[in-house]
Amino acid sequence: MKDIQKIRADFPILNEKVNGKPLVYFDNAATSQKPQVVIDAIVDYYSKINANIHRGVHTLSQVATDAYEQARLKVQKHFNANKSYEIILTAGTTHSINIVATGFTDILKAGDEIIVSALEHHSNIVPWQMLCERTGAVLKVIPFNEEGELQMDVYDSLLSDKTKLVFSNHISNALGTINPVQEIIDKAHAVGAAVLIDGAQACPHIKPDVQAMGVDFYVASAHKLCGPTGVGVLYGKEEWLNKLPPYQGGGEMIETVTFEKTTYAGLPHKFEAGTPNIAGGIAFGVALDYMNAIGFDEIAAYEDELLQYGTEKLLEIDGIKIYGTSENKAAVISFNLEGVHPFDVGSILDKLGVAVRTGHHCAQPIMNYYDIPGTVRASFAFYNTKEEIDVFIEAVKKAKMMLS
Ligand code: C6P
Repeated sequence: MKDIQKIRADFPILNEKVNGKPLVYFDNAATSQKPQVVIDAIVDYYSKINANIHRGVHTLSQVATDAYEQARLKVQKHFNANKSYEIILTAGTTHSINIVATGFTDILKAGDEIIVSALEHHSNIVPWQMLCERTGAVLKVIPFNEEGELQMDVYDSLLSDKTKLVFSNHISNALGTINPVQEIIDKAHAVGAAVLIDGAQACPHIKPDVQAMGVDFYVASAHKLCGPTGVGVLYGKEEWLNKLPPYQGGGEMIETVTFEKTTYAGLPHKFEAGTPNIAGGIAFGVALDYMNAIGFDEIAAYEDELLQYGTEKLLEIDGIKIYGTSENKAAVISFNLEGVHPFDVGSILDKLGVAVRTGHHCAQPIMNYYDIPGTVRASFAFYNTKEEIDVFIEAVKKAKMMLS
């Protein structure tokens, strides 16, 4: 990565010490760190233009509204949505998925089928199960193989004219597999099913083009993309968003209200009831500007270098097993040390200043497949370095020495 030290200087937290050691932050798949420009955008909003949006005639309200709507335009441009109102600003990926899953309640009927991949985060399993309970629809699952790749031949056999919805993540949070989403979308469309792709883990590494993909819904969280928590995106094709009912009732999502009847606002406001995370939305726009200025091609190439380096070094340690070995992988290494509980490894790494996630990563079916309680997950971002990987490798060796 060009100017890596300059990039690192943009992230104040990277100068912090944890347990007396310089922080090595390898929990980027859980949430990314924030550059100073994003932190400043939040402070600036509250110190200079704090007002509610879409409501007041007063100047501050209009300035805040403009800033928020500018952020929506940045999101539209980033995802290449056709219309700005196809971008619904939500509280995050989970919220976005629930808007769609709840919206399908009156569209599905008993016996309809929903296909999900077995590589899903719980936020992509539970809302569909709840939808099936409400409607009598049936959930079908695309299995994966030992490498952590979806078995696309089984997907082919699951598709039929009963399939109404297909759901997959773009990149698996637990294994890092980059799924063949274009094939998933095209084959689902061939049987007339709608497709929702969860880009929560893909968006930090890849710039998605929703029009080129032809996807019906695409969702992501700002906090994994250098933006704040509590902000997310639901992209939906206009015709689908018009078909779905509102998810929540409240202020700003209405056109007229009487006690006899309420009519709803148009897109995107129909899905944006109540006061949103205004500062967060504005800061998300700034985060997208920041990442686009570095460039997603550059980010992906550099993270791949980190992935190859980290994988090679880790495999030099005896007794390491890596879960998720697809050729198509993002910069996530899920692993275990033979005979050692992942929590114990994670705790020792933490004492040495290395932040990783341990456990089932909100993807219990994946852990069940491998028959393990969980993994240690190191996930890299464009501001990480090979030197940090060296520190991490030494910490894993130390953990191995202490625990086995
Ligand atoms: N995964 C992880 O450590 P929210 O929490 O709504 O921003 O994102 C949920 C979510 C949905 N899909 C995928 C593929 C995800 O990875 C996540 C969040 C984090 O892996 C926190 S559990």
